Amino acid sequence: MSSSYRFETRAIHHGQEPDQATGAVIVPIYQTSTYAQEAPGIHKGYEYARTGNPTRAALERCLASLEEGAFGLAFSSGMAAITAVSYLLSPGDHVLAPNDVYGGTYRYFVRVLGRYGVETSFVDMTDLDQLEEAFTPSTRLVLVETPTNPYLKILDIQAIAEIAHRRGALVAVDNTFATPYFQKPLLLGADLVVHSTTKYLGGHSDVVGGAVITSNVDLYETLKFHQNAVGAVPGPFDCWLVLRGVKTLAIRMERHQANASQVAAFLRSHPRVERVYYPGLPDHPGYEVARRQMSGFGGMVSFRVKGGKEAARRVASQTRIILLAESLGGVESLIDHPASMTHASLEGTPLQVEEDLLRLSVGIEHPEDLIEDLEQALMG
Ligand code: P1T
Repeated sequence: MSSSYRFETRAIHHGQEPDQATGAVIVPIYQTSTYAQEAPGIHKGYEYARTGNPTRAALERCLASLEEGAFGLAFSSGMAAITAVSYLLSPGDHVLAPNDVYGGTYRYFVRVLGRYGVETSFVDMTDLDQLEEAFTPSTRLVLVETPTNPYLKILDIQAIAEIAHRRGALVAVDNTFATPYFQKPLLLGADLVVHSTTKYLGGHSDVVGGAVITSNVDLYETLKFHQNAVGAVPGPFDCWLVLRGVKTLAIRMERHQANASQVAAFLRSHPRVERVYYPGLPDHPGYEVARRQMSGFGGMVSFRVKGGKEAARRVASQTRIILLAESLGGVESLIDHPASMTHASLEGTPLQVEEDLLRLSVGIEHPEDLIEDLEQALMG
C-alpha cells in the first residue's frame, strides 16, 4: 500500500491487503509452526515460524509505516524489543539512558546487561550539558524514553540525536507512551524506535508484545538476524491482537488525551494534590519541547498526593472504576503506585521514585466518571 496515505488509513490497511487465497478482509491468524516446501529451499517465502509468519509480517509492515520507518520487527514483549536493541552492543560498550525510566528497563541494563560487560549511565537528559558530559569514548547507544515513565519528563529527541551522532552513538527512542500517533522519533533523527505494544498499540490490555522499527537497512539486518537467532518472537494470535488494536489507535489516542487533560486540570486544582505531572500543562518544564516534537500530549498523568506514602497507597486502593494495576495504554483507566509496583526495582538506587507518587493511565471512559472516582478516592 502506498505510503502517501494518511496515518489513520495506513493503520487500517498498510500491510493488510485482503488475503490472496480467500479474500479475507482481516489478516488471518496463521497458526502454524512450519511451511511445506516444494523442494529443499524452494518455498513461498516462509520456512519456519520463528523466522517468519505472515500475521507477524503484516504487523511489522504496518508498524514500520506508522513510525515512518522502512522496517519493523515484532517481539514477544517490550523488554524483548529493548533486549534486541542491546544485541547491537558488545562487551566494553557504554550506554546512556534517562534517569527516569521504566523500572524494568533499568533492571535489564544494570542487572542483566551489566554482567556482560556493557555499562549504562543514567543521566538527566532534560539537561543537554549533563548529557554531553556523560559521554565516554565507548558510548555506543543513547536510549531515550519520552515522555518518561513515571514522571512524564520530555526529552528533546532532535537535540539528543544531534549530540549522540556527533559522538558516534546510535539513538533508540522508546515511543511507548507517545505512540506514533503523537510522536515520530525517526523523523526527529532517531535511528531506532522501540515499543511495548502491550500498551497503546494493543490498546485493550489483552496482549504482551514489543516492536523495533528502523529505516537503517544494516541495523535491520542485524536485528533480524538476532530476532531469529534468539527467538523472542510473538505468536500469531498476539500479532493479530496488536494489529486489530492499531486500527483504532488514532481515535483512541484523541480520547485518551482529551480525558487526560481534563483529569490533569481537575487534579491540579485539588487541595489534596501536591503536584501534577502532565506535559500538556503550560507550566510543565517540557511543555515547549512537547509542543514542538509531539502532536499531542498523551494519556498519562502522574501526581503526588499530600500526606506521603500512606495517603498515596490509600488513594490507589480506593478508586472504583480506575483499577489498581500495573501497565497502561488500555481503554480502561488504571492507577499505579510506582514505588511499590512498576518501579519497585528502583528502590535503593539513585532512580528511586517518590513514595507519594501515583501514575494514571487515563482510559477512554466518560471523563466525568473518572473525575468523580478520583474525587471520592482523594477525599475518602
Ligand atoms: O511489559 P513489556 O511489554 O515487556 O514492556 C516493557 C516496557 C518498555 N518500555 C516502557 C516505556 C514501558 O512502560 C514498559 C512496561 N511498563 C509497564 C508495565 C508499566 O506499567 O509501566
